[in-house]
Amino acid sequence: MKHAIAVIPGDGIGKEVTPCGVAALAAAAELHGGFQFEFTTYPWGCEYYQQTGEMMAPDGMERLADSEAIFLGAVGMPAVVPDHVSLWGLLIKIRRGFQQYINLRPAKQMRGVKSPLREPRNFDLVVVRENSEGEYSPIGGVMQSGNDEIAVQNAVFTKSGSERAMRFAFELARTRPQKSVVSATKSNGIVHSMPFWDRVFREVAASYPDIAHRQVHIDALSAFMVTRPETLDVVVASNLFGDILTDLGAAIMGSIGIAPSANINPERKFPSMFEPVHGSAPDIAGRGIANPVGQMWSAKMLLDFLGYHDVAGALLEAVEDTLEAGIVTPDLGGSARTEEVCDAVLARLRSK
Ligand code: GGG
Repeated sequence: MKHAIAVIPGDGIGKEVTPCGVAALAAAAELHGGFQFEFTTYPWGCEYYQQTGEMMAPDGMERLADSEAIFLGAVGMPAVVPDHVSLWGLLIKIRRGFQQYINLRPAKQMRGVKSPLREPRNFDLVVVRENSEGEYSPIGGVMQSGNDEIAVQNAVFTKSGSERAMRFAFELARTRPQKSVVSATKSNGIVHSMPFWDRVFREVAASYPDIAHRQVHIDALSAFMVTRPETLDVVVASNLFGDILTDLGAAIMGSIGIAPSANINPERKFPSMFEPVHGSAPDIAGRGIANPVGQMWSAKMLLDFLGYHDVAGALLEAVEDTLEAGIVTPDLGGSARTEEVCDAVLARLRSK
């Protein structure tokens, strides 16, 4: 069995950590023995934009559609302004174009990583982020000028879009020990979209009587993630709330460098995309010290998506064994370089 994977290293540290993730996927395939990967790498990103005026080739989406999954590094460069040009020209273009309407972002206490929380209490949660609409909307504009200048940004919440993300969250909760879903809201401050989101949540929850559910305002939920993260299991959130909450999830794990994500098209009509939560980190790019764990954990999620749960589990175990052995990059307080962490994980994976 051969799986075609499109690789987009992108920008900054994306270029440094993606080879490590690709090596992990190849090593997992070797260990399993029953499948292979065929990787095609695309040079798209901000440098490509500087040369061509586009973030990806004109036929980029058609080329990506030929693959089963996309493995992305990071997107963004300070020289490419305004900031949204890079995200909307590549990352968000792919998410929306391929109907990757679920963004799965786990956060858990990792073996070998010291959480900044005083009592992390072995938390293990997953954020299901609605990934195709909400606050990430191209609708709006900047009007008038001078002191009268105004910006209008329309958030778009459809019933079908909200409902499918919530159903995904409830189905996921059925597979997990706590069997609970929390919905992130802000219906006391946002008067149209959030009460609507809450109503759809209540309707969906009614068809899952076996799953505990509650809605929590995003501000309180952010505090709970710090004070009692072990009480959270599956969290369903709108696009922006989910994005912010998962950076917090990464922070309570110990570093944004270790957090993974999967942009899923559940119907599998289009390729799904796997990427670390972190961005291109221009402050450390080119120094060889980027943490490859977020990219390797994203590789683990790709393996799970393809159904190879045994090697996926072995990969995450190899990562945690490595962290526990103290082979960690500076963001986790160590002095190991990207390549050292990568080699150490691969050696442990191969010995499984
Ligand atoms: N790993 C992909 C990446 O560069 N993400 C940075 C980012 O800003 N993402 C925004 C988002 O996930 O909406």
